[in-house]
Amino acid sequence: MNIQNHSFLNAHMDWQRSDFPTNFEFGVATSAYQIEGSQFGGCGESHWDRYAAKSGNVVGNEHGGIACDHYNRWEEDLNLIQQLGVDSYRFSTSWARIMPYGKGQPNAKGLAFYDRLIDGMLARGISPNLTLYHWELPMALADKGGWCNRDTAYRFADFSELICSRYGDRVDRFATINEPWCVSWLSHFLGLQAPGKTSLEAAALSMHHILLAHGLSIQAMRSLNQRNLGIVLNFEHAQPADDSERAILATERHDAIINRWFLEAITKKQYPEPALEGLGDYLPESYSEDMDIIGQPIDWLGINYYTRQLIAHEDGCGFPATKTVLGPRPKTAMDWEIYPEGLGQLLPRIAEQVGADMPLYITENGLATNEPIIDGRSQDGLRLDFFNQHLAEVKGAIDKGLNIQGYTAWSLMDNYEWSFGYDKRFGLIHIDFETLKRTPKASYYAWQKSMQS
Ligand code: IFM
Repeated sequence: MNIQNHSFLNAHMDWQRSDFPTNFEFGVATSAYQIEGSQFGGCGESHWDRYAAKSGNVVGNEHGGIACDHYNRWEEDLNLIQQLGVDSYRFSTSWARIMPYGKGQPNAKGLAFYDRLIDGMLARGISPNLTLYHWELPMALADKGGWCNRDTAYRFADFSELICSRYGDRVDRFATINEPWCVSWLSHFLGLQAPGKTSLEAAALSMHHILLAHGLSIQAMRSLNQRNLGIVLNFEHAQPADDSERAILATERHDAIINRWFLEAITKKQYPEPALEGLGDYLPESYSEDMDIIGQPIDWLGINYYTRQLIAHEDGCGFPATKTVLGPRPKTAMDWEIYPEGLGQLLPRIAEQVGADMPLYITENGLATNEPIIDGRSQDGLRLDFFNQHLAEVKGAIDKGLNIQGYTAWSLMDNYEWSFGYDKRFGLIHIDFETLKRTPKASYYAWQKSMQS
């Protein structure tokens, strides 16, 4: 995979490593269920396996049973990361692989897999950046109510303790949860991800319990003297779709649910009023007693950014009475509007909330495209433009003095895009899901060049 062998590719980024501060960290990300293959290595059933098995939940009824077969091909994948030249790899541990029933006796094969993976990163000079929970809840816990059940938060703390004691000496940064808004609101109110619930009560309970799980996990890892603990939140740039008072209020509610709920719970130990208006009645009665646990100090904050949303008032439905309206800009294959300035506008707002000293990392940013492989090559110009535009915003924010310490591209390779199946390709590396052949795209080579200069 030597870059000289690919001089046919003129693709390049508008930036290079040396444009960023000396210790700025560049990385790539994936998650367990999306790449590993849940049918290998004694992995237990997760609520994603069960959700995907129900016809109609996922495009093409596709599932993560094999995914990218990373469980077996991890060495090839780590070699590709090493040759890419980035500093870190953000991956996640599958709870169901390690604890097939969500608690109790761990699966030795699962533990050994992550030993190999982490040691493999270290041997290649790649910094391991571990996310404990990226969405695949063991089915045994889902059967008992999943994130609507308070007990799941305590089981997650036990899982965190196990992972931290086993791998903590070799992992550089731990995140507790990836995108708690997706775990709760998207999956329990909008019903678009496992477990596919559509209830305000389920949303409120899961929005609180996922944060409790985060706080208990931080406590458990702190008690083991682990350093560099944080969480990864997803943000959208939300703007009213028109000038009406109703659209402005709808945007406030939307923004409170996605951009403020999790951040303010962690930083201010409170939930935002515009969201409490609709959710407060469904929270556990003594929820405020949990806020000290939820507001445990963290060492860094991860920010995932993909798009902006234009928000309008939706008549005839209950809280939050919002609907999204497609903006005018070009869209990705997910139909997400490409809006890099949204990241530039969110960053100072987040920094103000968490305080100037808090290290911020862009933990996910990227896009799905449908560009084909022709003659073994993929000229994915859209991806290059997307990275260029978003990294320009990150650079601008750093130049203004914000404490942004890293940028991680989503994703290392095409993978299982949840309810969208394998059709939405976010990777720097193309995967042929028939043969599982890996083919680096033009963006991979462009990143490689930028990492060398
Ligand atoms: O693929 C997902 C990832 O699992 C979480 N963040 C958003 C990505 C793109 O949808």
